[in-house]
Amino acid sequence: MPRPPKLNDNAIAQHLAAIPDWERREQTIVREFKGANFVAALGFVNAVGILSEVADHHPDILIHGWNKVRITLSTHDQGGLTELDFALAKKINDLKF
Ligand code: H2B
Repeated sequence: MPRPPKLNDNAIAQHLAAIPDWERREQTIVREFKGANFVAALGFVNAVGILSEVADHHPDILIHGWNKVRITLSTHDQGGLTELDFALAKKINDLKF
């Protein structure tokens, strides 16, 4: 399925205003999450994995510092941010981790 088009800076700023926990880093958006421990972080990563598979849209995921998870979203085949990234970011936020 074709990906939606790359968003311009204005559109990105508008989307970001709705998810203030996420920060733009060049052509990606990033959020750090912190769990109670490693197992909690791993469970969160699995939940994000299921959401990603359902959306057919996959973030970079890093578990670091034993209980923290960094999620980085971008649309690879557009070389930047699209609606898909913001839709998935909102779903990840809804996990309330
Ligand atoms: N995830 C992300 N983040 N960007 C993509 O361009 C992308 C993806 N493409 N997941 C998808 C898979 C594509 O390769 C499959 C074939 O739909």
